[in-house]
Amino acid sequence: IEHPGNGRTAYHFQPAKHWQNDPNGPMYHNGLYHFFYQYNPHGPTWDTGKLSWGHSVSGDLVNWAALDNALDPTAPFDANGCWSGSATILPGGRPAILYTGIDADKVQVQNVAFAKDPSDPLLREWEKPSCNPVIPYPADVTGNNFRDPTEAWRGRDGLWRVGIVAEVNGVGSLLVYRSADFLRWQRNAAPLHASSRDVPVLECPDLFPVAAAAQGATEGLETSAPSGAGVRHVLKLTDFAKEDHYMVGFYDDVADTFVPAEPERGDDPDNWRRLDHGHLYASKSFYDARNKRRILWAWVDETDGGGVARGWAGIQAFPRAMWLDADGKRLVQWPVEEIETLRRKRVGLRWATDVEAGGRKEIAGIVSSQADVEVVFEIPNLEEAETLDPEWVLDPKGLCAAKGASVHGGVGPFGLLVLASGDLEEHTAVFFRVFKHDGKYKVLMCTDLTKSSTKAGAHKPSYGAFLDVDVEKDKFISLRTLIDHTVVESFGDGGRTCMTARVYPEHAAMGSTHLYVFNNGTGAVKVSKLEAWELATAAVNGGSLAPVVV
Ligand code: DQQ
Repeated sequence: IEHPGNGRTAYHFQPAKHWQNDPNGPMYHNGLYHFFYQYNPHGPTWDTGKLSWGHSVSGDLVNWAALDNALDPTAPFDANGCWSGSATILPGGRPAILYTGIDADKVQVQNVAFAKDPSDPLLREWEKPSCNPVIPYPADVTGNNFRDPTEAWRGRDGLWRVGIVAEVNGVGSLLVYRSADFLRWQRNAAPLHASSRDVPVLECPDLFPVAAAAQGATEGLETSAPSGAGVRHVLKLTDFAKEDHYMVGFYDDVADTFVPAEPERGDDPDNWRRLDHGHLYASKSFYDARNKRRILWAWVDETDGGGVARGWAGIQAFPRAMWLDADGKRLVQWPVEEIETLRRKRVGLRWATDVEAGGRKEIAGIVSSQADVEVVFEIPNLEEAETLDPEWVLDPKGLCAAKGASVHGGVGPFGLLVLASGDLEEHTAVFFRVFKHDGKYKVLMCTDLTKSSTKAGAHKPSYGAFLDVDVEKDKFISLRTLIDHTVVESFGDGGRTCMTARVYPEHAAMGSTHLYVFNNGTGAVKVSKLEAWELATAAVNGGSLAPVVV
């Protein structure tokens, strides 16, 4: 394996150089996957350039070829930047992009662009009609917060709809506009969602249907699939500068209303379910008509401020298939299966093995700086579980910080140590810990970065979430972790709880890195399954192995 170097990842999406942020307009069209992204073609920071839409194509969501920018800030209606938006494939197969333009007066407006030649498999050229902006800045919107159009969907009346987040008189709202021709848009009187006043600014909305699943049904629905029995919708909102939250509910495709499946969580998206409990932002999904699945993209930015020195900043989470869990309330996310084409050397357990209290076992034999690890732990005995201090019930992240991987417990902490230096001075821990609470058990999942790097000033938080599992009934807890040099993406409980982290170990740049299972609980824990694959370096925009010139 050739080390990509310079902190770059081996199979996560990044341009060859410079800055990227939000995923924009992902789609599958005529046999190819298209991915666009917020891109500063002039440098490695967000604010030094007027943003463009970078553009890459792929046949497999793993290997990517970079094309010229799809959109650059060239017109009065986007002179100060082409901000986030989405792609919609119109009847007849012509793709359209709706995006936010920062106009010549720095006002946020919504623009449309059409693929110039829909028969060009690469969709290289995009034209912006002169009737732009198609949606000007509304009079009741405050704070210049009016942006990020969703993919459009068609109601049963044949009209297109698009959702746009806006601060309406100080209230973070999702406005819906309707159109018959994709050019003239009319706003619905009522927003589809209005947050409490504490949440004035929302970003990057996503509204999509999911099959109200029977256990194990993972098929996706196309974005315009009609509402009805067996269909739910997911409303995802990004809370400004914080994180992505979602609510499953019932969308009425005549009235454009959304009724949450969990009304008790209220209208503040901060209290909705989190898409990922680590560091991930501005996600966007699309329907993959080739494999009938919904796929999620999401921006994972740098946390060490090192972009300028490296000449690039920002990666995308590895694309995840996403579907509704059998409980009708949670989403399940799982790396798209194409990742398996990168699997090379495999190591695993022939039979279940115990990890004793205070023990650690190395998973040796693969290059573990770019790896895919699946492990299942079995808890033989819950008696030693610590009692959960009620102050932590609503603060799993705080609990993970207070009880890190090295703090010995009753049942757990047990899990993986990844990106570990030989002397263990550096390591990132992904682990579980079981507590007694209210006569039941609660399982905590943590990613503990406190030892992830010896570099001075590195950002080393702990991330945490409680799993929704019944360990008394089902004594198994599963974990899958994707390791890729400076990112650790973990999928707990079959992908019902996800946690993404950026880490900057110093030893990794110098060579080998180590991988372990560990147990700092009082009793033994059984590893009933473990498989770890070394992953090949994907061809990502031709830049993954090239030296980066700043
Ligand atoms: N990033 C874009 C905006 C969006 C924000 C600008 C979210 O359109 O609201 O780069 O990260």
